[in-house]
Amino acid sequence: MKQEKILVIGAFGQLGTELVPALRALYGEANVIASDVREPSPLNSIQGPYVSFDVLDKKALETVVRRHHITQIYLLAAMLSATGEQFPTKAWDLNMQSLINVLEVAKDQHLNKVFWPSSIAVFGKSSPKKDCPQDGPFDPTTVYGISKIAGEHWCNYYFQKYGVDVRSIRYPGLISYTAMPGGGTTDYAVDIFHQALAKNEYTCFLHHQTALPMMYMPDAVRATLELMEAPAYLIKNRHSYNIAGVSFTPAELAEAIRTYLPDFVMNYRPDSRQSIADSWPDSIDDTAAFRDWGWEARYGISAMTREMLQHLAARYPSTGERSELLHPAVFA
Ligand code: VAH
Repeated sequence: MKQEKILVIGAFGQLGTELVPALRALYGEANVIASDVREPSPLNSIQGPYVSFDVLDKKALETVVRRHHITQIYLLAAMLSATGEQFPTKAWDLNMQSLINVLEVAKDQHLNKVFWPSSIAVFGKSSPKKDCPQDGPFDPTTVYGISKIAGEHWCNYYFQKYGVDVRSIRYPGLISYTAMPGGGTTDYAVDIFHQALAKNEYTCFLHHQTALPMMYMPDAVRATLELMEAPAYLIKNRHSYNIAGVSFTPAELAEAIRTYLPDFVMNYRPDSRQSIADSWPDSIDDTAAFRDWGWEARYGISAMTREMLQHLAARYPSTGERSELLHPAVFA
């Protein structure tokens, strides 16, 4: 166990829900403070040390860091792509001011490390669709993507000018069974599992052939910890690292689900999120992350689909009768 005190801001989000337990396994529960602007509730329950505050309130952030003797901050709070297009100025304010507050406090209070998530949303129509390279070009078409590429430059600025050890990953669309979909364009790939188990049918808001870079959450959590645990001299990129998990289309995901639910029906009704998805690459080149700190994905679409259905089947007991492959006993 390392004697660090870690503050995770945005602990109730999709990534935070799984990163907090993983960090507590590494550093000890008492040394990882979960925080969110929301108070704990039956929907957002979390064990262990928790503090509720608004990261946009810099004084409150300074107080929390001092009171808990924080040495590292993971800033996960953000408004995602689809929701951000409904509230563009709020998305910019949240995604940017939270980062600048954290970087300022990290500088002033000499924190050891900061983690901040970027996204493949920094790429746009001029970026190569296949194996999109680490160094762009970057022409994001969403406020979310604009805030993420701006944030990457802020991270590099605070590293170069003040020596703040801030590290970042450009996540693909993250898929997990612990948190419900949260306003992302890639969140069809989360909701589909719930709908398939509950109703054996799902209407997808993207075209059936829309390939997107995705990642199963255990890979994303491991990438985050591997990046943050790597010796500083290995981190050559202080903007953000591309990482790749698995790329697939909605039609391919539906087919993978039919391995377990043969009668699963998939409908397609593209909406405004289609134009966001069309601006993103199909797949990502992550050779820089492999070269610098040894990143390699482990989950493909089959293993991810099996685990997602395995963990969610118990929430939808009727599924057991529909598919003997999904009967709880099969996964017991
Ligand atoms: C979104 N899940 O859809 C996020 C992600 C690559 C997309 O950053 O907005």
